[in-house]
Amino acid sequence: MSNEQTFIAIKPDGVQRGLIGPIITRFEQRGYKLVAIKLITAPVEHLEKHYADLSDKPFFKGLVSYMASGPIAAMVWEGRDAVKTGRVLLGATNPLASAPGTIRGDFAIDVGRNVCHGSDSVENAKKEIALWFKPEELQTWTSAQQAWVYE
Ligand code: YYY
Ligand code: MG
Repeated sequence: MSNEQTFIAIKPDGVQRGLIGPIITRFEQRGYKLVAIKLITAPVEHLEKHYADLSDKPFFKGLVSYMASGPIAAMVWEGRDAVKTGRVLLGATNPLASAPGTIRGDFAIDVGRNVCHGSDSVENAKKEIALWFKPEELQTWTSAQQAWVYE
């Protein structure tokens, strides 16, 4: 489906390290369309909801405080297979296991500082987009590139 949407976030370390531009560029260059973006310092309670599935993990508290430590660039990207391909662009959760050429494989070392988030299923993407954005914050627009990216 060419209008599949995924939630991608540049975490506080990615923002601090000047990686907003390079990460956005990878999604743009692949052909995906940006439909929402904002810089937000998320409250702890918001991040606890975002990572609710991981609440019993030993790293949960540290993960939430790191994510709350500064601004996050929250985005929605749209296009064919955006969820699965978004994860491929990000690389493996542990950057040391991420292939070179992926975002984590090129820009990160520690799993607890892996610079970016991407939804792991279409269902979770819908939940995450609804958690981070109001419906009116998503743009409906036709990219001039569309006819050259899709046949
Ligand atoms: O979806 P993804 O971000 O690739 O991994 P998750 O299993 O959802 O974990 C979320 C987040 O938690 C991960 O990006 C880094 C952190 N984390 C960690 O600090 N230590 C681990 N052993 C596993 C995950
Ligand atoms: Mg995840």
